[in-house]
Amino acid sequence: MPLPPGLAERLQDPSLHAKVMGADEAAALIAVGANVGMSGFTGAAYPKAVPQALAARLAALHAAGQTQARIGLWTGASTGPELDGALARAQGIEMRLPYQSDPTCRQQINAGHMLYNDMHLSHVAQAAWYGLLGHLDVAVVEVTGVLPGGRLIPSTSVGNNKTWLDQADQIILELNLHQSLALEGMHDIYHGTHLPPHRQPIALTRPQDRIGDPYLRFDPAKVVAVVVTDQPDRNAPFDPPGEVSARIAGHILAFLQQEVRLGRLPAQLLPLQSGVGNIANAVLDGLNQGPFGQLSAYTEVLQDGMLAMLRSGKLAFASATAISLSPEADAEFQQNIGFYRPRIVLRPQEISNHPELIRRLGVIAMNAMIEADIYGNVNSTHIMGSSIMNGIGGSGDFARNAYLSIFMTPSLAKGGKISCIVPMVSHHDHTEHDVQVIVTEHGLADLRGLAPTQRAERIVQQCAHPRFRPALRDYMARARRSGAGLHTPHLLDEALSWHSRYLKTGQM
Ligand code: 0RQ
Repeated sequence: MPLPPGLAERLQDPSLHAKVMGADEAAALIAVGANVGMSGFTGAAYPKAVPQALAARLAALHAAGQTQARIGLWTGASTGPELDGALARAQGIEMRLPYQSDPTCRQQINAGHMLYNDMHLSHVAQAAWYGLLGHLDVAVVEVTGVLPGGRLIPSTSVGNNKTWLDQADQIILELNLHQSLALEGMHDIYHGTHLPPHRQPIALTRPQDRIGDPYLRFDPAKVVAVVVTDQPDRNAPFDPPGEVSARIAGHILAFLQQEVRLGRLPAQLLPLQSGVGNIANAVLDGLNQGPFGQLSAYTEVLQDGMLAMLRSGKLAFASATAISLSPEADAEFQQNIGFYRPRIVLRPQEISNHPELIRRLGVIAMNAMIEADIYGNVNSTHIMGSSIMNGIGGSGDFARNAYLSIFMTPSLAKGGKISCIVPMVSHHDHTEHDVQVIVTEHGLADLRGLAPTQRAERIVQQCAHPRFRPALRDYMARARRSGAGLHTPHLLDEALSWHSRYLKTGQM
């Protein structure tokens, strides 16, 4: 069968021409119960056709009474509605890992219908190599092009694709014609030894260093299907920075300026890591207006704010694993890809989030959180201790190993009914040992060098909303008087009832 026009340029391995087929046919090759490793990281470069076809097939099986018709779904991080959303709506996911942010997945996980293994993103490849996650049956990976000699031009994210392609018995490629061929050369795939005791130091000392080659490698004999698509990534628009985000950004900027003045940071700072979401984007916006230049980023997701900083020249270079942009920023990126290509490198997530590299580079990590407690413990993932929001993502990889680990949140949530500063977090993701700075719109608490009780004074004074300060101070005073240990004084009943009060009365 002749290839559709233009496809030969994208699919340069003639042995794969006979494998071109529709999404339904390809999805039929995935067995019920299989573990499937799919591409995709924060809405970038996830497969868009096969998951929907698979979801339709699983939904039909459910309708026919096969209620256990599910797969194990492994990705890089969050994907898009055509993947997580479609499969979740079909009740088709048995186990999801390592990070999701889809509303239907969230609902099913919290209802007990879907299992979720919320792992550090840098741990996933290693766990897969050791077989800790089970056997990987199929890889479904979006690519920009297929070259001769078992090489793939990756798409807008790399994520865990290298591991999925290496480990899976069978490979399904989604060749997305929408992704620009000009992406070729933007990736750096590290193929070094990856398991102990054979690991070698990773020779990366600057974000711009290249330690691999621009292509993913694969065994063409494992390919069972090539599905051609032509669809953009999921591109969520950002809110313009609101007042709260702008104030948080202002506190961080003033703090970084102070650190430069005190000689604890160089004038061009240290490589930046920025989490996703509106607050993170507002901080980047602030940095773009601010006094710093020649900045660099060693991060996992490149979103609008960093693109704007590259454009303005404030940011000289960015290393990430995914480019996740709003529709407007994506249009600008596509138009000027020649400008961006030498300034961006996309790596596998075990390298973008690698503890050795984060520690060596001295990254400044800035992540959003759900709540922090008065002693500096941070909850990034759970609402009221038991319901998942999204997942830990890369925040733990960065927080634990960064030179500076900053967590930020508005001081209040849910229309002002909830304080994001609490006596004891209802779930721990980042312990007091991994958190150095907490920021809300009210101020910034630098916790470095402080004992727990000193941290508590500072966090309540600087970060808590004034309306909640008296209650938090009252808690601290009573905990100190209670006869409990005075290192980290707590009233366990009270600490827990702080949250349960909201559940009972709708007010903390
Ligand atoms: O829920 O929309 O239902 O009202 O949490 O909160 O304020 O919109 O903030 O979108 O920046 O998300 C931590 C979840 C913040 C995110 C988190 C409710 C709030 C709202 C979202 P509603 P906002 P954001 C790099 C690093 C973990 C992964 C990570 C996240 C919803 O940043 O998932 O950092 N981080 N990765 O109402 C009850 C509180 C609350 C609360 C917020 N105290 N109590 N509800 N909410 N605070 C990226 C990757 O790793 C891929």
